[in-house]
Amino acid sequence: MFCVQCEQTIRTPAGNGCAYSQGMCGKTSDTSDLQDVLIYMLQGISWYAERAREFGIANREIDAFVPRAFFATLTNVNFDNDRIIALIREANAARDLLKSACEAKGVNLLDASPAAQFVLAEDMAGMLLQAPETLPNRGKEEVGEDIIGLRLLCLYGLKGAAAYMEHARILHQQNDDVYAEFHKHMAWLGTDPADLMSLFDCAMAIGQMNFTVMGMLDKGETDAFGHPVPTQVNVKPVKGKCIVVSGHDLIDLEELLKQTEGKGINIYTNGEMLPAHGYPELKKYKHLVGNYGSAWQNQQHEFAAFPGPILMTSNCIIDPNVGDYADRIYTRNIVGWPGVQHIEGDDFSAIIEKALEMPGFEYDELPHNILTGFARNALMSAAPAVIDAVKAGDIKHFFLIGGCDGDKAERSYYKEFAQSVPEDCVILTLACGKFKFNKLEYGDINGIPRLLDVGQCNDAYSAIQLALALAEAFECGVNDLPLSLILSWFEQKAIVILLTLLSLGIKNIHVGPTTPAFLTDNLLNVLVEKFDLKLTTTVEQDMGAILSK
Ligand code: SF4
Ligand code: SF3
Repeated sequence: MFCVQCEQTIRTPAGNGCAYSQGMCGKTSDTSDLQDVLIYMLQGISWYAERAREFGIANREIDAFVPRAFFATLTNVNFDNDRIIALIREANAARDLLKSACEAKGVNLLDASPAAQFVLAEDMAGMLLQAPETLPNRGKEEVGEDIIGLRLLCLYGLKGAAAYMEHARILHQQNDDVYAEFHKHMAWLGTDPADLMSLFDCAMAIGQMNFTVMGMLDKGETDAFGHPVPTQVNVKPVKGKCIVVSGHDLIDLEELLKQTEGKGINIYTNGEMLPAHGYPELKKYKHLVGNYGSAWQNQQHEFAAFPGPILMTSNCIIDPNVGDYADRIYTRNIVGWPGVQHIEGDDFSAIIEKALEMPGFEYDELPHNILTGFARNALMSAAPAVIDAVKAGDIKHFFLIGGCDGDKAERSYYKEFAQSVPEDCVILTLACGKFKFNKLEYGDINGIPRLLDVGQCNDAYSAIQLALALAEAFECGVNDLPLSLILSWFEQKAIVILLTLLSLGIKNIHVGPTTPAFLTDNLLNVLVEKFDLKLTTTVEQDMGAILSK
């Protein structure tokens, strides 16, 4: 086992990475090894897919399969060995199919990458024996830590992009050019590249590609559910039967809302599902009553205390046996936990029956509302007032405090940072890191709320659009705006968003709470020199440096 992809990875003086029998997230070495075999198989498929495209062969099902299966290996997504093995077998069949299609066209396959030529063992025991040759840090002794670090930056960035491709796909957004580019990067990473500059260029290209993917996802969400509008959301329980929906996939929430209508069940959002309340086609359901709990790391006590079943549509799931709710949590899409019920297709009757059996909340609590819904359109319609307020000197600075949450004590930085933002400044926020500070009072400036919830992590797309619009209005570059980005990372979606921002030339980003453990000091120095990337220090020091400019 070797996994170093998330912020909570094990760090020791002898080397970083979860490398024993179990990772910090609960992923066992078997699951981790099987996931490595799966990724290697996917790199092999992409090699054939790229070559086949040169001869006019593209297979939409396989194009969609590769990012979906890659998503299964993202942090806190799928811990179920049986499902991973099924994906490996599906990958093997897909790779054979593309290989045969290439052969039929007379394509030269003699230079096929090791990943393309890998011969898969028949059973799990055999696959586990093969895992060492598929480890993500394979060949470290020959190429050194900097090359491995850059390969991992590309691999983990591409994994984040793959997750967004899958979120977009289920909203009917697919793009052949994106698939072609995705396969190109995936295939190339399967050749174990060792050229520093080419790897760096690949990381930037993945960031650029992800900007397109986030645009596709934005289109998928707004086409299906309308543009979010500013919306008050109650974060306190309401009396009655209940289901809580977590993760990122709004389409699952919509389907559940349809199937629970008139059944006397209240639906709550959790974590990254909070921004759903702003979408017209979702907020129209009266039984979407509010938001429950906070970010993923608090699941084990928050879900344990929830008097109804739980639907996990995507990351982040953590061990439901700890809070003793494994018998009432249901997974969707690519999410998996061994022994947990998985809902395929559009029949949500099992979770609905469970909700009807359970007691639900016994009484109403005093409501407490928070605001969400400041995605692209709402931000753009507020832009003229915002521009006037900046010109009048009423708004001095914007802070985008966004990214993932997690349970490390250092993450209190983000709450303290939000609290110390001066009163003549506006805070934009997105992703699950907002739960550290989104229930505090911030007031407004000339009627413009001082805390604007832009949405999920992928709604970084909306924040970028606003930054571009402001730069145009003030006739300057994005880097010259009175705007600072304070990002928190935890998993690979955050990695790819950082690559997107860097690839767009955005500088001076503050990232924390710790540096990715797969980046060496040399690589960090390059990022610092090239992009003025800043690692978070203390709130006083960082705030002082930003405001003194
Ligand atoms: Fe460790 Fe994170 Fe990998 Fe889990 S996902 S094994 S915690 S690095
Ligand atoms: Fe959170 Fe898992 Fe990253 Fe979409 S839900 S941001 S950590």
